[in-house]
Amino acid sequence: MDKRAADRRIKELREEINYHNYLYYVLDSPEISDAEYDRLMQQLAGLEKAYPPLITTDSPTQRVGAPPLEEFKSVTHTIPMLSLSNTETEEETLEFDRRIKRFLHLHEEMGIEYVAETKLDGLAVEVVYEGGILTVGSTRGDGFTGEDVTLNLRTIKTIPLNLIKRHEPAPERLEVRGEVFLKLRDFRELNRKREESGGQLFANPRNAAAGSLRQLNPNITAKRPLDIFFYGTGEVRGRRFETHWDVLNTLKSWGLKTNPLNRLCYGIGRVIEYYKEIGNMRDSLEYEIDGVVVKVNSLELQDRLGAVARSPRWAIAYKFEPRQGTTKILKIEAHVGRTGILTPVAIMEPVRIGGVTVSRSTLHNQDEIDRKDVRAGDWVLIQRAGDVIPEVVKVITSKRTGEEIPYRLPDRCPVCGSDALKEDVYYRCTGINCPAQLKERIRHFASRRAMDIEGLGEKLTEQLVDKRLVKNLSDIYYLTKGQIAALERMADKSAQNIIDAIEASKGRGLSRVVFALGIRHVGEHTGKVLAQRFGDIERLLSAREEELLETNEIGPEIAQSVIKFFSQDDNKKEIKRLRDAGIRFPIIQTAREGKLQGKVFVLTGTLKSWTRDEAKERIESVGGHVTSSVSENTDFVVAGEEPGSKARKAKELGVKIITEDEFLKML
Ligand code: 5U1
Repeated sequence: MDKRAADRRIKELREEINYHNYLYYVLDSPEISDAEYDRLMQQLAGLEKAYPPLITTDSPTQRVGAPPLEEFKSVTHTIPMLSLSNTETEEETLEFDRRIKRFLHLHEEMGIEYVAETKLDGLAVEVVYEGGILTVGSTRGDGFTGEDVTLNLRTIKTIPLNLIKRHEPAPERLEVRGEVFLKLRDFRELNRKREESGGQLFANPRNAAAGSLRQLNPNITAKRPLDIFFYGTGEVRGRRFETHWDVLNTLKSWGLKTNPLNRLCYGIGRVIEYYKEIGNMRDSLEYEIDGVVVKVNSLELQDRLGAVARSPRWAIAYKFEPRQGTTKILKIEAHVGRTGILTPVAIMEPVRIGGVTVSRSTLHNQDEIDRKDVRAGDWVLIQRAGDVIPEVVKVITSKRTGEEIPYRLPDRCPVCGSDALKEDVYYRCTGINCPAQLKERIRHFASRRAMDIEGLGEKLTEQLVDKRLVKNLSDIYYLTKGQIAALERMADKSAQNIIDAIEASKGRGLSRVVFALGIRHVGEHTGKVLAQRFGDIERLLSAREEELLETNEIGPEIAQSVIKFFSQDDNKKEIKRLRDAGIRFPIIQTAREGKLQGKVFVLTGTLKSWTRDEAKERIESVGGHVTSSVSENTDFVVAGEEPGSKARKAKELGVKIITEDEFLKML
């Protein structure tokens, strides 16, 4: 290919890749497979390698690889980034509405049109596009001046380097604002890795996002799966807007990801309903939010309302209950996990935090205890984020009396008495028959996302292990009804239910078994990857390290752990006993090609036949996918019993609603 042809093809490829990024990240509705996407990227990289002068900074190949900076430069925002006043109660929010009407001389009965959005607990940034190309990105800083974090923001895949111009041309200049955040799952994974490598843990997703974005080395930021939702603009040249809703929709059409939970609300009553709906969803969202933001929709009214001090009169943050609280540590105990690691746990006076009673909190390891100087008897600040285990943020040293007792992890397992040896930052119990480890392994094996054995809970597990009826995981499948019925708090009927649940778990499929075995570094997702790649437990048992390493997403750490696990005779015996007991190892397909290929589903209400997770798994197995909220991109809303607001929303948007029976037929 000559240079002219290469130039043309490079431009085509960039546009195509940008468009597929938009479909994937903004619309959540990809049209090509990951492999096809990778092929486009490889083609582009190949051509750019052949013609280096054709490389431009807005090419999708140029997100990462910039050298570390010495320091951040400062950036002055053209229009200051304001902060929001808060309301905490319904009455305060109603007063916000009344205040607006008074200011605008409107009748108090009149309904104002608002836009309600989730308030993400992340880090506010501003990104500037000139002629549709990303030029500068900065943190909010003090609202007037922030830090130039352009190179770091460029590594975030959901921030386009080039705006999409299919729907309308890019404006001459666009300053767009949003919140950078880390999903809870990614936050936990990041902390898990830091814990493993002995690094300091981040206290919450917000700190992790801020720490990741304020890195002088953009290659570190690139490794953190940061995400963003855009929510407003600074200066815009070359495009006028009438309403904030118009702003949000236009940002989306330019490829700037907005939150699908945003809503147009007519009147403050709808805003309060929205606040309650989002409050109910708060614990099941993938990211941490701390309230909802309410904004007057009309930009003309926003102008008339203006700002007081540094907060606009036309917007507020209607906050949720805080997720921090203070309490006293009664004692610190060592808890033995399924891999034998001794984890110090603070047992505290129960305290309500964000609607949940908290009485235990992990202290992670001895280094963390020493770093925070946590002692038994201390008053501490506790915080919980989403469904993440509560954390001790810090000790309130001003409340110390001198009676507090420093803590050291024991050098013997508190359960079986075996030596506990130090490995990196951990102490690990060396007892191969340690009942505490076995109990934790059973808990994991039977958990909902693994073999999902209903009824095999903590109390029953205790008895099964203490009475030596279960000495290995596979023993679960050899239990008799008589043995279970003879245990405390068990009767004929409950014993039969347990036996039925154990029987039902035999058909859960290879990926769940692989996850349930508790192989180090093999989580739920890796279980699926391994099951897809090897298809059968025998193939996985005999997999060589090279084969594992050739598998997408499997690195040396996982490969070695899998090899080590399956090379142990005890584990080989376990697999044989599981098979002999009737465990079936079919792969539950998670194919990309299927009869519901590319179709987007939302589930609402209670399904009779399946749990939400099972329904999701089935949909994905035939190529569809499931999202949590209804939008124009949703193909079907499956309405179970007592469908919620999602069905209402589907009606409003004209999205097809199907019954559970219709859904079953479809599958
Ligand atoms: N979703 C959202 N978050 N947030 C934060 N919108 C939004 N708007 C903000 C802020 C500080 O400020 C403007 C209303 C000025």
